[in-house]
Amino acid sequence: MAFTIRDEFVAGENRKALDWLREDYEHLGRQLRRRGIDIERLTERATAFRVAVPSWGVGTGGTRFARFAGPGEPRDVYEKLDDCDVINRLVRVTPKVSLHIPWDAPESATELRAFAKARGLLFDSMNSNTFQDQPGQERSYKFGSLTHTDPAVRAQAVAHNLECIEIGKALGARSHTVWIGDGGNFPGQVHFRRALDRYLESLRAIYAGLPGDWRLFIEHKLYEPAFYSTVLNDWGTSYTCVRELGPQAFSLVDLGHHAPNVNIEMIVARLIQLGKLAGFHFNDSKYGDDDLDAGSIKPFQLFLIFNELVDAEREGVAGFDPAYMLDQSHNVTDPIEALATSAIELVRAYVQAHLVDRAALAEAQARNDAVVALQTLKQAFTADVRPILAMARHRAGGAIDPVAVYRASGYRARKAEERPAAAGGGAGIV
Ligand code: RM4
Ligand code: MN
Ligand code: MN
Repeated sequence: MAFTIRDEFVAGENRKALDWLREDYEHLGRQLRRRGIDIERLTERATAFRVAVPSWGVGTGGTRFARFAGPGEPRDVYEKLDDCDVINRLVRVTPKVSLHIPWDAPESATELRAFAKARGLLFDSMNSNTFQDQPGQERSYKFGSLTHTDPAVRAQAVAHNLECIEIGKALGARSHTVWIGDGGNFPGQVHFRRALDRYLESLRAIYAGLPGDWRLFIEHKLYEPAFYSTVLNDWGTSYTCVRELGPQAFSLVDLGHHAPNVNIEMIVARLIQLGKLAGFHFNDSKYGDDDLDAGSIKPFQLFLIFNELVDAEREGVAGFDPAYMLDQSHNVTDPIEALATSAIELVRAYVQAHLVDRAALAEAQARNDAVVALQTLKQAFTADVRPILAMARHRAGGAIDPVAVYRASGYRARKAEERPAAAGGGAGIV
């Protein structure tokens, strides 16, 4: 069996940090009690949080210019699952993995499912790939896939999506995510209305192949790889399409797929209100679809998104059941460290959003008191909840300091020996 980070190793490392953690936790507990908040309730929330890890995130990504392979990168889906397992062992909130087909197409889905199960892992949403051509593929996606002008190309892309669903069924997945690279680089290249008609026609065929207890997620994106126009460009178009498709279709929000400065938390609130929020591909960005670690550039935005999510959760909004996934690409960091850190950033935002004094906020809103309203949010956002996150991880068997434990384990160096052929991890750069 390949080297992994064992629970006993994590527990041993944790013992070194336990004294200060207990001290900080008790101190924070007293502070919160003064404000009428029970720290244990927050720790419960932190423990219950879940976010899926993308299989394509454990390999090193790249840019349009180059890819610098990392040592010990996973070479196949099994090695990817081993790395995902390590992330989950460290942070204990990521037991699900999202697969990308054909990058992760298994020879035997039954075997892959058993392999995952032996590590306590399950499969989250399936992802199709019609944004690149595969070796031996009959027709090219150079000028589009599900919205191509040639019906034969569209049929091929639909068939691929149906195949993803079939694989997902065998793996125990319950949703399918469609992102397409279709669009135009130049004005006039694509007829906007006809392309959207073709999109809907193809999506209807995919929707028809969806099992009754599955959900279909569609992911909009403003630009890239098409630089002038994309077919599913924004949340409004996405919402229109999922409404057309039916009750099993929802709009997925990838944080990097919007124009700079767009109020994403408001889009989230709208989709919640309309009953069509699929969930997220969490990442962060400065300019475009940068796929940086969650909370690394705009942590306040991440908090404000979770503020909307927790508000809906606490209110018990009917049908509210968002799927949380990471979608990142790592060019200069160890993907395991980066994904673990991102998962923790999400738990932080989630716990902080639970700290918002919602009665005080409602009161400030009723009085049109903008200063107190913002202060109420800021009080939660600036709270240092690290002891809660660390205690939740520790109690669940994870690491108090995941990056330090990971580095101390020597995992990457061991993988560099075990996985010599540095074949690309098939990581997405788009
Ligand atoms: C896209 C999009 C998709 C992901 C690919 C790899 O930009 O975010 O979700 O499947 O990248
Ligand atoms: Mn995405
Ligand atoms: Mn993306």
